[in-house]
Amino acid sequence: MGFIDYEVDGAVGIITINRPRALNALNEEVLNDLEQVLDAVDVDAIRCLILTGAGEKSFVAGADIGAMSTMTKAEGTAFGKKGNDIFLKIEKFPIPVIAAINGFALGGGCEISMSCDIRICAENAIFGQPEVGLGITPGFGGTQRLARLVGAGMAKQLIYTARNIDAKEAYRIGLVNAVYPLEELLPAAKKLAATIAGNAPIAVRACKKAINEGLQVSIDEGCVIEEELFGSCFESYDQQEGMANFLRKKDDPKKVKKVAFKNA
Ligand code: CO8
Repeated sequence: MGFIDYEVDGAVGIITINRPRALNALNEEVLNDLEQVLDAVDVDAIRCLILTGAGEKSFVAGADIGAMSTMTKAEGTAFGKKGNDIFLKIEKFPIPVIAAINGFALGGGCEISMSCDIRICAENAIFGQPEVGLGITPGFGGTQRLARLVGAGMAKQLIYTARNIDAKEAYRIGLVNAVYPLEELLPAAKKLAATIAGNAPIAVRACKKAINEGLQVSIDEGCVIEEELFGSCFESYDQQEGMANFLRKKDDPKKVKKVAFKNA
């Protein structure tokens, strides 16, 4: 696919935004390619995705400023909707998505990382929402997700000042879960993805849905969502075998083995 590489490593899919000459900036074509690759992921076989950027300098340096510079109000709104629709697709993707942030994550780059379930980054990562310095607002979910992730006060400060922060500060405010030397980032992302992929896929998917949907409603409604998803795991092979394995281990510790979950 033109601007997007997709590679499969066992049950893990690795999506790489590949437009390094523009520091992987997102234009219409990159977004179209990304959507097509997402639509083509075999979610029966793949249990976790990693999203990263090509090169050693940038994850995604934002939406393409050249392409946006001449947009009308209507075109700006449509472009914002396009980005939001695709980032919502990532957020609601049935399997977890890990952002492996290997450099600049500015504007739309920070925003796409925030639509992923988990963010880890390299020591050279730089985060920021520079939009107000360009005369626009964040438009791919930044005003919504940053506040939900790091709190309204910190999000407002970052967005109003358009100030970039480094990996250490991103870690300190909870924007990323871990920071690695650049060469260790992808191996760490793969290890994390493989750990997730080794767990019961039906349950992992249900957890993602419960957490995402629960965050949008009251605690009472959230608990109902959880009860239903919890119940939906029962009578599956994975639930029965996962629990039977535990009981076998209790009878005879030598029977300890990792369950080969079937997504069934
Ligand atoms: N758009 C287009 N091209 C870009 C972008 C970008 N966001 N970022 C970098 N590039 C290009 C540069 O133009 C340059 O191209 P060329 O070699 O042809 O001149 C190439 O990438 C390399 O960049 P630099 O030479 O600038 O590299 P530096 O190491 O000197 O600087 C920076 C790296 C600091 C990342 C710098 O490139 C920069 O500041 N980039 C812009 C970052 C930015 O402001 N991003 C936010 C954009 S706005 C946004 O994302 C809004 C999202 C919501 C959209 C809603 C639509 C309505």
